[in-house]
Amino acid sequence: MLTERMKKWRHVFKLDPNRTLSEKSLEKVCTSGTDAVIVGGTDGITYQNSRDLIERIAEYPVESVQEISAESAVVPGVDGYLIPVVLNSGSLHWVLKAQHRAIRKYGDWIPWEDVAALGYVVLNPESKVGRLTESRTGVGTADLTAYGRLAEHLFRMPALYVEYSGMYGDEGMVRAARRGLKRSRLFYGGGISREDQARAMSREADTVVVGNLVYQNLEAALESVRWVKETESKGVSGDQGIN
Ligand code: 1GP
Repeated sequence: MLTERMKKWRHVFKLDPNRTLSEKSLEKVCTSGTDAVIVGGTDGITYQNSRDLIERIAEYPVESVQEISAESAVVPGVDGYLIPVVLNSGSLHWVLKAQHRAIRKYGDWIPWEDVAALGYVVLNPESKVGRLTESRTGVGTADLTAYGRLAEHLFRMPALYVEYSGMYGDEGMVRAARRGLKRSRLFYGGGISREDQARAMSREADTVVVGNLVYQNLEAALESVRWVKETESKGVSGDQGIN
């Protein structure tokens, strides 16, 4: 089951089908020791470019999963599918309408054991994903704790994803999200480009996602695997909180 496998993810790369990556670079990413490669992005995502990238990754012994941002781009036969649910979106579309529409269309064929919902809280208002989903980014720490509890206890989501896509985030917000979680995993993604940042977020989160850095500074991106894996997470802290 994907939700079980995700429990072992400490470091993951997110690759964008709409960006170019040489074969040599892709090989380095896939053999870096990362726990999984997520294929997904916000714009210019098509069936063709998603399939091309997924087929290239399939040459390597790394788990690859597709994050579905457009139902038309779903590629059959991937190891798993991540379904984003944007908890702080200003539009119902990104909370349940898009998902409902896709399930209505493809429901009979969905391999549910390889599907996992990710409860996103998008916190960078300038990011493409923040603008597209009209995310309400002006939230505070109490909101993050509440989103954690909402995701875990009401929606039973396997993971909450604190998303700062394109900018390094506020560690206090990630810590606040942690306070709301007992069992669900805490993902962090956004702006990791240096060792201190990778280590700091690795302490707060269970799973650290590195995206842009692959395209900006591949060597640093590869190093991030070690930075994250060497760092001990405070772990699932529960409502008592470890601060
Ligand atoms: C994006 O959270 C991921 O969805 C990673 O963010 O691209 O800023 O590393 P970056």
